Order: sequence, then structure tokens, then C-alpha cells
Amino acid sequence: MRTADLFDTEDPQRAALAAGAVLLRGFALPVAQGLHAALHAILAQAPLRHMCTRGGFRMSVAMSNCGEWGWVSDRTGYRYTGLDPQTRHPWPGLPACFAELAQHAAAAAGYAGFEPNACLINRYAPGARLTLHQDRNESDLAHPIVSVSLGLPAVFQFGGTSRAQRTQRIPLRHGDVAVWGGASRLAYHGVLPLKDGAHPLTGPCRLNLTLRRACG
Ligand code: MD3
Ligand code: FE
Repeated sequence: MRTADLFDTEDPQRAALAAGAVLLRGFALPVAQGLHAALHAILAQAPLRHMCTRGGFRMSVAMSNCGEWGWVSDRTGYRYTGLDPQTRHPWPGLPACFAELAQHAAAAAGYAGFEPNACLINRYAPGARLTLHQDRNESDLAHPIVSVSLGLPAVFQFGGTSRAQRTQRIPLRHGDVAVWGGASRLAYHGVLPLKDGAHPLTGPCRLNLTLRRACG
């Protein structure tokens, strides 16, 4: 079967979240096991770690990266780097199954020709959360961000382009893919503290992939 045939681009399980943002429920289910196996290999090369914010706070979400560029944060702030500061090696390559999923999801959401070169891997253990923030560190904001949820469900918070605007709460489940482009690209968003649980594929955690075009 061709990779393209794995993804149902006519799926009615799609919801417009906001201008430019599309949620594709279950879009990654056909490839979830393959993604998880590839993740395992990546994390053996570039281990998950708790980064620090510029303010010196340890992030509750554990992170790593694959692709040409990786997102890192420390006491000097956050940025994209070509080398993993912990191993001093390049980040592991972006697996074809990650890139193909992101391309197909972006196309299904109306963003043809998306070629990600960075993937941030977020691991949430019970209690881990991501406070409300904007993603504005990528040089070209015309490219969408594709996010893939695996494992335990989470409640995603999604607001407007100012922090004060009210937020909606959206449950994100195993296999869901969301595409964030256009007017939603600079929307404030976050993840509420993860609830306890066990998932057959990931065990007691949630894994989230965000695929981006960073540094051109
Ligand atoms: C909306 N990750 O890594 S994915 C992040 O579930 C991040 O780990 C969350 O926010 C997670 O920066 C949320 C959904 C997401 C990702 C990027 C966005 C939503 C977005 C960028 C702009 C608007
Ligand atoms: Fe974000």
C-alpha cells in the first residue's frame, strides 16, 4: 500500500478549531505503532530531558528533537540548534514516516507542499503541563505547525493572539493530528496537567510531536 493510502484525506472526523486550524481526529492511528518505534530509536540517540526556562524553572514536560533543527531552552533563553547540546551530536534525522504524516495532514488541512525540517518531541508524565504560550521562534510564520498526539489523552487550551483572550478547551486523544496555520499560527495555547493513566502503546505518558519548518 502506498503511504498516501494510509491517510483518509476525505475523513469527516475533521473539525475547524479556528481560522487556519484544523483537527484531524485519529489521522495518525494507521501509523501510530510505526511512529512509536521510530521514536524509541530517536530517544536512544537524543534522550528526553527536562530543559530550563530563562527564568530558571525546570519544565515539567521532558523534551528531545529530531530533524535538522531542534528547539532548546536554557538560562540564556530558547532557540533552534543544529546540535544537541547534551550529546554535541546532530539531532537524529527526521524519519520518513514523520515527514510523510506531516505532509499529508498539512495537505488535508489546505497547506500543500509542507516540508518539515524540525520535530520537537514532548513527553508528558502525569502532572506535566505546558503553560499558555505562543510559538513565534520560527523564522517563517507562513508555514503551519503539525502536531501529533500519542498515548494518554490531554486537555489542550487554545486562545487568541493576546494572552488575555478567553481560551477553549479541546481534548486531544491518541492518534489525533492538528494543523496550525494562517491566523491560528500565533494563537496562545497550552496543555493542562496530564491525568494519571496507562495507554497500551505508550504506558503512563502522553507523547506529542510538533513538526515545523524552522530556520528557513
Ligand atoms: C497552536 N505543544 O510544543 S501541540 C509546543 O501538546 C506545544 O505538546 C503542545 O505547544 C503539546 O509548542 C501542543 C499543539 C500546538 C502546537 C503548536 C501550536 C498548537 C499550536 C502553534 C500555534 C498555535
Ligand atoms: Fe506551542
